[in-house]
Amino acid sequence: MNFVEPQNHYRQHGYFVVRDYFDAQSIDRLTAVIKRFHAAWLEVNREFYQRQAVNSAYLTNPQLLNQDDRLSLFKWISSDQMVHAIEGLFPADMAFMNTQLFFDPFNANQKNYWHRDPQYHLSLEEQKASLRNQNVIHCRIPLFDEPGLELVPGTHKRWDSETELDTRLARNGCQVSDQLSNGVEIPLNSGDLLVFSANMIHRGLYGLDRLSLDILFCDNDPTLLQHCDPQSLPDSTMRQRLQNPGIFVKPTSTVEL
Ligand SMILES: O=C(O)CCC(=O)C(=O)O
Repeated sequence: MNFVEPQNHYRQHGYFVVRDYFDAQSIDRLTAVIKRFHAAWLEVNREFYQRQAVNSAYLTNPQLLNQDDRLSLFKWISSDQMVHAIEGLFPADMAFMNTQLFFDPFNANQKNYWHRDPQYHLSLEEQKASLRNQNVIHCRIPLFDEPGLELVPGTHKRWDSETELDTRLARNGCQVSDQLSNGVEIPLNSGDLLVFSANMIHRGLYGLDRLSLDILFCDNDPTLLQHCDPQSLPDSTMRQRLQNPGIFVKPTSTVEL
């Protein structure tokens, strides 16, 4: 598939969708692995899940999945099909950053929340700067049909309006779940791929007992890779079985893989 048009859409709006990008058999195989992870995660995180969780992370770490399942995930993450879809969006080398699994909240009344991903570890000034010089990209793979995400197009490149900032920071009488008039809902089906910028203003849409794997990629930049857990990377034996092992870059402070 040629990604020139989708990637141009991303550059302008901050996201693109490819419908039916993955075949049903591959999704079924992936779903089996993810369900094993999710069941194991729920065992150890039941209280957190019942309190507020809408996602887990670090699926490729060795704690909850066996080596065969980890290898399946590494193959998926570093496949030509995945890498080809997004590598043109990075000015230089891309790297694997993390995985997250999104599901519905235990409490059906729990509301979703507008945010930019970096707002939880960067100041407002740093967030502004990150719009210019940091690329973190989510690849969302819904395992089942789901309501998807709501995105504010263009916010990967521009700063918030007053209303947007008040909303995602829940200030001046606004709530993080308030409607934003310029949000665009992107419903997703199993087999689709949604690529979107972590920098843009977005929120999840809950429902349909969703289970969605997000693979995060970033610039090969030590500042961003400090968020990559070295345990989430494949070892040298596994790397030999991957199509693009070079995307797994160890954070600079860790030992040789
Ligand atoms: O799906 C969700 O609940 C939120 C998704 C999200 O915030 C993200 O992928 O960064």
